[in-house]
Amino acid sequence: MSEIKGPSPDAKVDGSSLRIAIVHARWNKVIIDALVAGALKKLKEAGVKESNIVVESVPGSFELPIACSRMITGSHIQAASNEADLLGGLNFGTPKVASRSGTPAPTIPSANQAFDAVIAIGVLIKGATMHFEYICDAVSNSLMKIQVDTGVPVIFGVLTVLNDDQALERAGLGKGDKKGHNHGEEWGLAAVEMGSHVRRWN
Ligand code: DLZ
Repeated sequence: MSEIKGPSPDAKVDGSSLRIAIVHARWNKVIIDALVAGALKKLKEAGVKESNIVVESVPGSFELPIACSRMITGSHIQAASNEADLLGGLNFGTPKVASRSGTPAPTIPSANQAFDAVIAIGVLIKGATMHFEYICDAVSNSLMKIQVDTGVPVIFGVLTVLNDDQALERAGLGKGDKKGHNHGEEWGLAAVEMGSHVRRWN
């Protein structure tokens, strides 16, 4: 195995106060299950509490962007709504609300409700048509846009591979001496590191 390629040693980060969502597709489930397990393992090793991890599934990778977007904005809406309730009770689910006193309720979620990072996990395997190219392009661009627009890190846990063997190896499930490495682990670590950074940057 090359010693050049791959991530540098793990940043030491404390995930004990972070809330992380994993959104995964169900296509190519054997590989997905291993990747999700790898991400969960590293989240827990970094101290993220089980009660602060939410796992959601969608049919395929094409559905990942809307799910990630709603996981992020949904928690913003929920936070604003709860704040409004405390301030005197206003419409549930309204993202921008004002209190009776006229003080605008925050549209930024409180730390214990919002997600500090979302990990989007999917496995796209090239087939005979152009379908693969379109989905890869749409999903990667949309996930990038969501994280930049919302300021909540979206970890790109989407394998875009040419065949089954490439996918298996990237989930640590390869055959013989090509067992490979579970990339889900790096995605878990990336979520904790980025979630911590964003907390500091706010
Ligand atoms: C339709 C389809 C195909 C052919 N291949 C994959 C795949 O390799 N990985 C994946 O995550 N999803 C695939 N899908 C499903 C699409 O992502 C999507 O769920 C459907 O087109 C419905 O919008």
